[in-house]
Amino acid sequence: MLTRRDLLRIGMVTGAAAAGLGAIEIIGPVGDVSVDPGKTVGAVRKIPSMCQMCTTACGIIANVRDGRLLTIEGNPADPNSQGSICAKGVAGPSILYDPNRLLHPLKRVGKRGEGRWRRISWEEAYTEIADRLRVIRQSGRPEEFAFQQGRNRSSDIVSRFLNAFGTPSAFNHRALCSLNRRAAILATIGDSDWDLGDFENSRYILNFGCNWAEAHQGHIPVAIRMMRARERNNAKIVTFDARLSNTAALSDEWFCVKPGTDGLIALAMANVICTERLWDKEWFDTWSNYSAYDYARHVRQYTPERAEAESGVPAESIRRIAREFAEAAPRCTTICNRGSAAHRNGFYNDRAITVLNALVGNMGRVGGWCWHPQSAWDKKQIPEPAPVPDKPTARSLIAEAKDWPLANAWQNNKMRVGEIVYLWIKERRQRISALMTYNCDQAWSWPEASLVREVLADEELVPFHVCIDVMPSETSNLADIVLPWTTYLERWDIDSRPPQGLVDYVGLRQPVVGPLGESKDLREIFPELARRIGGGIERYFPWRTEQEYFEEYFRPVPGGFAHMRTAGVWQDPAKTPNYAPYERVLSEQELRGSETDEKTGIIYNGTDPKTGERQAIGIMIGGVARRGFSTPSRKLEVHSQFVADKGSEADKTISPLPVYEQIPAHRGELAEDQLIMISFKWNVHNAHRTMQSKWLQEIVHTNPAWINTATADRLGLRHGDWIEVTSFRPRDDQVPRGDGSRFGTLHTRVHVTEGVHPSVIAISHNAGRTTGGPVATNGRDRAGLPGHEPRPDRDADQVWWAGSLSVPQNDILPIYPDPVSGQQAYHDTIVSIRKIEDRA
Ligand SMILES: Nc1nc2c(c(=O)[nH]1)N[C@H]1C(S)=C(S)[C@@H](COP(=O)(O)OP(=O)(O)OC[C@H]3O[C@@H](n4cnc5c(=O)[nH]c(N)nc54)[C@H](O)[C@@H]3O)O[C@H]1N2
Ligand SMILES: Nc1nc2c(c(=O)[nH]1)N[C@H]1C(S)=C(S)[C@@H](COP(=O)(O)OP(=O)(O)OC[C@H]3O[C@@H](n4cnc5c(=O)[nH]c(N)nc54)[C@H](O)[C@@H]3O)O[C@H]1N2
Ligand code: SF4
Ligand SMILES: [Mo]
Repeated sequence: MLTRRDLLRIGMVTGAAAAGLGAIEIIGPVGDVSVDPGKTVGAVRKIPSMCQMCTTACGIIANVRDGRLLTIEGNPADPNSQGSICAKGVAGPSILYDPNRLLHPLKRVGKRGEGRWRRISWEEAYTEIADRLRVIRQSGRPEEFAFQQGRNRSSDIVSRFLNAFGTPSAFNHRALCSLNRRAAILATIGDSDWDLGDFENSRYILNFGCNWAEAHQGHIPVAIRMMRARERNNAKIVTFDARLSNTAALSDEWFCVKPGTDGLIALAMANVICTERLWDKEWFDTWSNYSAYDYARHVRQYTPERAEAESGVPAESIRRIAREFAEAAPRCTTICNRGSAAHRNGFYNDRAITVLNALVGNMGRVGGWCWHPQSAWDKKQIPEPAPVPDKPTARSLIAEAKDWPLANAWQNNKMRVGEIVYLWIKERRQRISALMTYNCDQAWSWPEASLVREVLADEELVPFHVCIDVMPSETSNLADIVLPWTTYLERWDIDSRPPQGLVDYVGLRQPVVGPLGESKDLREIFPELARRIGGGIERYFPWRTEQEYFEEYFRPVPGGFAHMRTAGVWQDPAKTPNYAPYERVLSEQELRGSETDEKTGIIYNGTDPKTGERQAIGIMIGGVARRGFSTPSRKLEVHSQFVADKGSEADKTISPLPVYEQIPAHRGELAEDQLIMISFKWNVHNAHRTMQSKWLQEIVHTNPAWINTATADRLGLRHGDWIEVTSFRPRDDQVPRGDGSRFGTLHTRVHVTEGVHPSVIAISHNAGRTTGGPVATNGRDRAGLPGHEPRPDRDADQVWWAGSLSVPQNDILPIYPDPVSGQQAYHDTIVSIRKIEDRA
């Protein structure tokens, strides 16, 4: 056993671990170490890789001695994270060596969900799965094989297998996550679905509901730049959040908003900027497809007083901040995330916020609101080797759900509507013969998790369920076969994230130790299944090993795979930051053979290979042929006819302009006992995947309900009292089952604080697990690993927080898709609360 004292002695412990995250016990079988070191320091090999404790994929260096991972630190060569990592990143060893990991294939015995398992060999697992899948494929209905993924960072291998198999039934989690934000950005600028504020060079940052100091898909890369902006540019950060997040606490000003009103605040600011002529009228009139005067007329209805009445933010503050924001332009930007977007009106909220930037002319400017066309690495420069040429021709009614017109509106960016998948399976809209679950704990992390569990338990609705996971989950409990998956510290990937420095880069995730037990990655599982299913699928898996595949993949990088293995990342030194890409003057070569539409100024050349239509390549601006935006008008679309038309096709009204639509159930006064329930994430947790970590659970292991002091006084509640929270379905005729009926109930305790809006109850998403061993469940699940002997000696007794409150919020969150996009509205549910017991 290696204790923290040992780690300190060898001098490899980082700040967070030294700060008392607890000792790790390194247990269990340790496989062969088959990686070449980047460097060796004494007996410690320093192996670069990429973190995956959250979706930010920071560059890491693993310190490994004698085949054992000791500690993890940041990789300074990573252009995004630049050597920093967060507490979750540091806690990697506690996941790798978690005694509750799944290390062998398991097959259920008894009824599904009963919890009785038999250990099987990989051979047996492969044979059974391949036999099932072969029959489905041979039946001519490949769509009956559905694949459910979550925060997948291995999309190349997943798409390869699904495309080769021919199934379109790829279910994902985007609608639960970031759909609205992406749709709003795509509708407005076309070039990207992700904004990358140039924070480092900014002087004023307006944050609408993003918790970048604790979460956000760019967490560390964003946070380090925000702090630099403050130090170097004296930047001011203003945060709107319904709750005092740690980001709000780090900001210069925090405004506590009523949920779902960010769009109105942004529109009211636009009104002030227009009325007071603080805009960059020339930019707006040149580069957007709407005139500044027309936009001024449109936003006139959104007065700061109206915004104050609905959001609670004082009108005078809205005026002042609008002026300050415009004053700092172009070195000012916004940032937003699920706080503004994960609402029933989130598409419009994020449209309003994006256009606020256009109004002050900061788009693509140094210190302004920027983006990069590559949200990962440059796929033209580093293409996937020999991809499957064709997409499946079979159709999936669920994956292509038509009721939400913006979900699949963008050809190359299909987002899908995840939260309705299990409801639609229950309603038998699409027949599923086999389901494979991967990197997703939908039975716990999705709304109406109880419905997901009900469907997964039903052998008629889901006749065969294979779950691939690193540790037991609510979802794996409902599988027929569980395949033990390697952690991110034992697997290979090509990966990178939207580049915060505006220059794309590429990274390698590589095993820092050999796989524990019999765990395997998809990159080994899929080729093996393909060979056994046969029928031609196998020809898409010609590589003998994962290394061979990545050797080919990284060939375009100078130094190739060998460079990647020792450096971890590569960035092309010839590339420059993607500032104002729309201004780029088209070259003579690009213009050769082109034609220009007289009326619109749009320049066309050639035809789009996919649609067969004329291909727009730019736009004439002031007599110069420039690249413009990748929207239908080649301008920034304040007015999006595209989204309006998508709405009409589906018999829905979508406003072409950013508007504010109040959330129906939030209209008027709520009843005395009613509140709006919101959700949030903690810095040390990443949903399921960190709840198994002893180091992280020691820091945060509970989730009481935050309630404002005034609200508590009104309802006679004191800190620590027990309450019953009852949720209601939305009363909303545009939402499935939107009848306002009572939905679910849970019992929890209150955390009374000034740091939350008086009409809100806030519950975090890091608790309420029922499986995964004592660490993940606060001692509730003492049985340990399915199919293995219980190990009470190992860690049950070390869970000093056993019995702490831990409630599953998703069991009372109704499915609530934004009617235009399908984004799950996580922060809009009306609940009533009732005191049931005084604090003990
Ligand atoms: N630590 C950690 N980091 C993560 C993740 C994680 O699970 N844990 N997950 C990753 C993923 S997948 C995602 S999608 C991102 C999410 O990153 P974020 O969106 O930044 O984080 P969330 O906690 O989901 O929500 C942000 C904030 O919205 C606030 N909020 C709720 N309603 C409103 C509202 O109406 N208006 C405003 N202004 N604020 C509101 C909440 O109080 C919360 O503080 O984080 C990524 N990084
Ligand atoms: N109430 C509420 N619900 C939410 C949210 C919220 O804010 N509030 N956020 C939503 C959002 S934004 C998202 S993206 C979804 C995410 O929900 P999920 O997609 O379910 O995400 P994860 O919990 O990250 O876990 C997915 C699986 O990844 C496995 N996993 C894969 N690789 C590793 C590894 O290397 N190590 C570890 N430890 N685990 C691994 C875990 O075992 C787990 O089963 O949840 C959504 N649900
Ligand atoms: S921000 Fe995410 S990817 Fe980066 S170190 Fe933390 S957990 Fe790992
Ligand atoms: Mo997410």
